[in-house]
Amino acid sequence: MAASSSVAPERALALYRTMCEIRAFEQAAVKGYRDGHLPGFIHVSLGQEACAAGACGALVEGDLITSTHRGHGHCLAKGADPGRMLAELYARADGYAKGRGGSMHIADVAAGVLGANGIVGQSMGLGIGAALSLQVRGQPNCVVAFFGEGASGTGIAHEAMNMAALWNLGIVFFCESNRYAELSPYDTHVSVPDVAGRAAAYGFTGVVVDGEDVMAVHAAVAEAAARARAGGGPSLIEAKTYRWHGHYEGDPQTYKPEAERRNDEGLDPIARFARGAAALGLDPARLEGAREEAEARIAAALAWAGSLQSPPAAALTEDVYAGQAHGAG
Ligand SMILES: Cc1ncc(C[n+]2csc(CCOP(=O)(O)OP(=O)(O)O)c2C)c(N)n1
Ligand SMILES: [Mg+2]
Repeated sequence: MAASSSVAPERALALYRTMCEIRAFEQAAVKGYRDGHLPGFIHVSLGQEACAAGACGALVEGDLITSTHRGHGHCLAKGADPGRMLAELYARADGYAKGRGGSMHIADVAAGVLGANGIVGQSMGLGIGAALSLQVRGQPNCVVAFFGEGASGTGIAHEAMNMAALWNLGIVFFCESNRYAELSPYDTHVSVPDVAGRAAAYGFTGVVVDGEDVMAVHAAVAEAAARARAGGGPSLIEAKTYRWHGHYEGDPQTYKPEAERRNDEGLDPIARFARGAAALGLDPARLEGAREEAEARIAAALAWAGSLQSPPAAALTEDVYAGQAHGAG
């Protein structure tokens, strides 16, 4: 945790609290899904909390993010409201997309969350568009575009990185390298050991960071984001992490080795932080307090979302067709 020494204890504690919120949120979502209360599909990022918390914790007012199909953590860490997110997951009218979009369509522009996205790789294309907008308006902010190592093989990933370099856009491409793309292990679909190495092909910096260490993620993104805001152009950060659950909730994960399914490596960014907390000036009581606050916030959000009624079936097609009001058919 050498990178952490310059961070104030309060800031480190905030990163820990965010990780605990993401954990509690996704555990609640998984339970709701398994109990049959939560319609639609969910992809959770349990085990990857340090990526979202560390990256978004390094951002400032006016910075923007684009996210993926596995975006609960990103949205929460950037400031989306957990109640409205859960309402969306539960298909309630108070959800971010009036309950019509579900887990993969959460956006909160006021918080700088330009949207989760079910189309793999599009977070990078949308991210450079947002970065170009900041540049044209002369706004000294940056964009973090989250994506997975699976997305790194899509055409749009390479187009986006090329264009970001050509136009010197203020963007941080943040790869959550979680060992799998759907059911495919990293080695079967990425031709190089590190996605970060691909930045060299476009002439900008690419670094690998320990994605289990929230302080290391925070330090790497703080540096890249500062460069982006100052007109220094794009960067690529690859955070090596591990997806505890399946690709989608309910995935039997038979493609994972048994030892990995049991998590014999003991990968857990929250426990990892707790082990190093004393060196950050934090005692166990403060961690416990932060965890309790996080869990209470999510419990309150869940209680609120759970108390809402489903919209009437007759409202199903409202807001779906733009031409509806004109009776265009
Ligand atoms: C353009 C496109 N191709 C394929 C899919 C199907 N798909 C959904 S998630 C996924 C794998 C993504 O892997 P990765 O980028 O590593 O993200 P992770 O799921 O590991 O977070 C695929 C192929 C899709 N949604 N969009
Ligand atoms: Mg992946």
